[in-house]
Amino acid sequence: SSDDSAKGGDGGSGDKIVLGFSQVGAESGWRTANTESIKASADAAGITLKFANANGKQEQQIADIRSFITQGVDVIAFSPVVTSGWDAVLKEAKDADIPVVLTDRAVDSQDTSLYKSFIGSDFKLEGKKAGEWLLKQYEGKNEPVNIVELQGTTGSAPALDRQSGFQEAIKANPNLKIVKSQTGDFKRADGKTVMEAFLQSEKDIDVLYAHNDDMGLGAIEAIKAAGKKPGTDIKIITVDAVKDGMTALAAGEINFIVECSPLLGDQLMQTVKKVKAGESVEQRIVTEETTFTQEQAKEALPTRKY
Ligand code: GYE
Repeated sequence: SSDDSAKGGDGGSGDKIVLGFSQVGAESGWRTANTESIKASADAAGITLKFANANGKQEQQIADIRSFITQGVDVIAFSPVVTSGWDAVLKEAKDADIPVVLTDRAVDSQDTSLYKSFIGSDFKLEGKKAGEWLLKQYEGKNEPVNIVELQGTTGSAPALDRQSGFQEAIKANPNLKIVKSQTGDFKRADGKTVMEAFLQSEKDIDVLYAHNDDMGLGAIEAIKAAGKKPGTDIKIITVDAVKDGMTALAAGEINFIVECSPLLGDQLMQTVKKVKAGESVEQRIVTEETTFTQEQAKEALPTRKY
């Protein structure tokens, strides 16, 4: 829901900065928390937010960004659904003298002058942390380990990097093998249906690595329906650490979660203010994150904000 009272640019909205934000969609618990963070932080910072939701469609995101350019907002920020295909619209923003800040996900544009800063997680490191935890579980053992992988949205930075970081880490033990890998689009329902298919085609699944909590939670339903015990018969590793994921981890149905913080709002608003004031900002701002075991989830849950 955008704030239509704001005119944007120099068009009479007083001193308030007008920020156009193009969100990926509403695919996961992480995304919901991210949207809430951005809205609350804009409010607290006195920034007028024009918020657009692209429902997972790049064409829609490009249209939303073009509309922000036409409206003459002060700054544009967005979380790109996939990495490629942004050069043209980013050039249009640059030509219109509207600075762009990337949040959450990266673009693969070679020309880094097309945006001022990229605020978000190191997804490759997240994948590496997931893989390293798994390596430890099988340290000194000499058994084959069959892993199935639920990937995030095809072509998105977190799916690409969480896959490669994980793969690189597990290489250290040749017994660890990814036997099936398919996208579940970061959605709970897709995680369930893809896991159902995995369970039908693979007799012997030891581990599920899901690129986010929601797909893992969907897969848990499929595992239970197949008469197996999630977290015991099949070890489960996910990424995000949103409330529902942490609850399942504390209950023993997930084994390990790599945290990915959706609370990017405050850093974004600070960066927007600096950019508008013509101050220099860091090209890359990396979010600080941790990991959770089942015991750590039990401790963290009562005070978890999202
Ligand atoms: O992990 C997933 C969401 O881009 C980091 O997108 C984000 C990812 C997050 O749908 O749950």
